[in-house]
Amino acid sequence: MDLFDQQIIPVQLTDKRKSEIIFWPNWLDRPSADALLATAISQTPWREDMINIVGRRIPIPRLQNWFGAQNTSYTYSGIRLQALEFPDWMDKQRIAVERATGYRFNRALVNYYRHGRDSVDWHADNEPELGTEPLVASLSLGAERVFQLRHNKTKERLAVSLPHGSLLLMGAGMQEHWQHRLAKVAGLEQPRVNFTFRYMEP
Ligand SMILES: O=C(O)CCC(=O)C(=O)O
Ligand SMILES: [Mn+2]
Repeated sequence: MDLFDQQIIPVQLTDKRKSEIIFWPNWLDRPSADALLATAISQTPWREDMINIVGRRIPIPRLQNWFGAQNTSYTYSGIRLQALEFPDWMDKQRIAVERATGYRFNRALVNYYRHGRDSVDWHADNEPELGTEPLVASLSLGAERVFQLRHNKTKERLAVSLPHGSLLLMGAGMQEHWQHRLAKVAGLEQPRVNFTFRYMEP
């Protein structure tokens, strides 16, 4: 891994404030990314959670789980995720991401998009327990993932193609001023997996 191989994408927050997305396209080499994808799919105890939409209970279009300190949990969209302890193979990634970014991460929401019909809709990772300026580092595995961003006020859009083994850091203010999503992809049968590392007060 070459830590200098990083791209910085400047983003406007408000008229006065700017932030950035930092992107490491070659974060993991191909064999490491392949091995991590296989481990993640087979070793993560995947949950299929349900949400209420206009009075109907439907499964979210992806599998997921939440890792962090024992006896803690994370709730979003009415789904309460009790934290599982980081397995060693995932903790190694968490530590490497901390070293490269210079930020602490002690939680991870892990997503498994089984095929192109899976997705996550527009949202921001702005739950109060993530603090006032959450930083989110996202490690991508599997089929290329088109990560889309949309500014809350100006509706400006950005899209970053996230290849197998890449890492993306959303900087301070991104969760307040922008939303993001991973759209469905027609005809895609290959899986996409991502680890979104976050920080919460222990
Ligand atoms: O898969 C992605 O890149 C998006 C995941 C995401 O936004 C989340 O877990 O909050
Ligand atoms: Mn998110």
